[in-house]
Amino acid sequence: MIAASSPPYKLPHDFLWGFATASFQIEGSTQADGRGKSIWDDFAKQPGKILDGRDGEVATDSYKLWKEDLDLLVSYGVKSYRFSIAWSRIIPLGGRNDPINEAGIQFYSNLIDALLERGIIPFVTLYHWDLPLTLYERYGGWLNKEIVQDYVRYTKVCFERFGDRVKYWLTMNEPWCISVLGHGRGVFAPGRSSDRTRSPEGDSSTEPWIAGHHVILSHAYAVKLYREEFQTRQGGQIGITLNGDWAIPYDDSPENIEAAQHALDVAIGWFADPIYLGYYPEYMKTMLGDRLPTFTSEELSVVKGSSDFYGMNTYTTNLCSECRRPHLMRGLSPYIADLGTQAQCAWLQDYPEGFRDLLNYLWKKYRKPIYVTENGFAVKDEDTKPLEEALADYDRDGGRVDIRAYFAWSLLDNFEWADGYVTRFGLTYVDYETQKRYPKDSAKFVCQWFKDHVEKEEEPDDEPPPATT
Ligand code: GBH
Repeated sequence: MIAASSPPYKLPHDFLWGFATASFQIEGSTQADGRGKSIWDDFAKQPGKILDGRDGEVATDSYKLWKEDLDLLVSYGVKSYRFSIAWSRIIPLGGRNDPINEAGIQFYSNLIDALLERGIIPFVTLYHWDLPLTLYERYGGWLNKEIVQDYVRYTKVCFERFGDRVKYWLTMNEPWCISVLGHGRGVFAPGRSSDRTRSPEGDSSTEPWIAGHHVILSHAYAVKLYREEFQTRQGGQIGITLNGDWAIPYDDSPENIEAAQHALDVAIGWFADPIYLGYYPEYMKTMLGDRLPTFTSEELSVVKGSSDFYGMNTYTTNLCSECRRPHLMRGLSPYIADLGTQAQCAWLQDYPEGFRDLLNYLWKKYRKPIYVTENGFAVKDEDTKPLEEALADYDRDGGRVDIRAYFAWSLLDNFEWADGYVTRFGLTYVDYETQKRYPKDSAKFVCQWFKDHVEKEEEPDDEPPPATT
């Protein structure tokens, strides 16, 4: 654990900070160089799914403009960059026996090399929601256990081809969103839901839990493979990143305190409890009965302990009450929305104290070093004040909680999933007509904050280091 020190607390010199993105949100060029289709290509083209009716064909054009993005990162002086690999660029059809696409490998290989040449550490997400469409068509994607082997083979290719240079791996981004938004509410690809006005097929009473179960198993078996065949040699770390926002009871009544805990169990514990502690939360077992799949004892031994760190994505805080009980598919049910400044999207208000409380809760409960892999705020224009306040909390807790990374979401305004290009999370403004990038004040603020709060690396001695061969 990091020793406590009095403010202004300095984060250690090897603290990783930077910006995050995801392949489908920025790359565009969906037909280029042999890329296969993903479920998001298909979903975004269906009428009524995306707020502004637009899709990911161009996005921020980063498949072509990646060097400009690198220039931005360099100008910001970041330590690290979190990006994701599109599975369907690596294996266009996705499956364990399907061919590998060298052009796709080359794209990410070049990106990784170029980052390292610039002294920026690549922090790689293996799956940020863009499942190869073929796997959905073949067997239902995350709904079928077949996916475990296909996912593990895909990650194996990535470890083999990039693991010599990539030392930080995230298996999955936000399993809750994959499960609930994709297979319960149907607002994200593949858009499954019991609501027939929204989806031709789906069963929201069972599918989210099945999909989530297979996400956990896929994650766990990929980690097992990495640990057995790559980790010793390549010396990297691997883990998962979970979304989860802090929950505050509406008042001190026992029912409301319990409601807030249940909200955390559904949003976070669903995945974190099996992965870090080895079981599903009691509350979920009780609520779901036999709708919640179970692990065999062999599977459980693979799942338990399958993350080297806690990957934390967080954005907001919700007030919870018994009379607005956390819905199993909502996780967190905001009671009223007056906790902080309202963002451009309905679900987000800033509440920096919640960020801090969540850090402490996760550290106490799971005892793993925390990598904040996403935190951000959406505004129409230039101001990103709330982020400043969240960061201020690092100061207060840096000495108590073992935090090792912070990635602001996002490097650029980009394709904000069902919100299309309407909602802007970028610390860099993107003019979608010209694809020109304009740093916002918030980007400057974040960079300055970390420059002020991260210890400088020790100056090298006057004596030259011994020559190495
Ligand atoms: C992240 O998800 C994603 O990883 C990233 O790709 C995305 O661009 C970014 O956030 C900004 O949205 O429908 O009211 O019940 C954040 C987690 C969880 C936030 C679900 C929105 C919907 C709440 N998301 N939540 S609601």
